[in-house]
Amino acid sequence: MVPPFKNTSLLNFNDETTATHMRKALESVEAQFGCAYPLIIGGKRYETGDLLHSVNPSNYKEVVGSVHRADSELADKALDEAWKAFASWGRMPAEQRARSELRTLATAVESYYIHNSNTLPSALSSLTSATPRIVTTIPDDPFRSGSTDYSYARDSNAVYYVIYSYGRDRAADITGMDTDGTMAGTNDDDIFVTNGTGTF
Ligand SMILES: [Ca+2]
Repeated sequence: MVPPFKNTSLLNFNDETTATHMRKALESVEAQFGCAYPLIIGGKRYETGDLLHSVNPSNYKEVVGSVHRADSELADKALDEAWKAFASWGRMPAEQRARSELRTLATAVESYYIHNSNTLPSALSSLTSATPRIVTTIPDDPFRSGSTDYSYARDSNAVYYVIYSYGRDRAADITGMDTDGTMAGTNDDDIFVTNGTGTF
């Protein structure tokens, strides 16, 4: 079940309460450094004991976490489970699928921002060529013909972004992102995710 769509809220880190929450969140994450994580295949957890370590890119001695490496048998099992899931994913209404994929892309864009000196990507394709690489491919907008990626715009200060699908009318109603976090264009049927106000 996909949760209802909600815009990412704006945060001001000059606000001491917000800054304290962020520092506490960072401390909470740091306390989990070094943990080992199982493989999850078809909802079941597997521990092979063959660990792959993920290190802090600015301090290779710091292990952020470790994951259990799959063997060929588990890789086959993952493929089998993926094919089973593909049947229900294919039946998911296009709007619901778009909302789910847009949320994933928003997380990828925010990850890029953190890893690239607080700069938003100039295009979604930057996510596939970034170091570290954030995603391998950009999913297609189900409301556009052929293999056409979801659309993306950032404001001229590179602070606000919007990622959107053309929606049922298969036409772009969102045309860009303004520097105050509002979107340019008209509020019609486009499906979107943004770190701005979500208004026009
Ligand atoms: Ca539209």
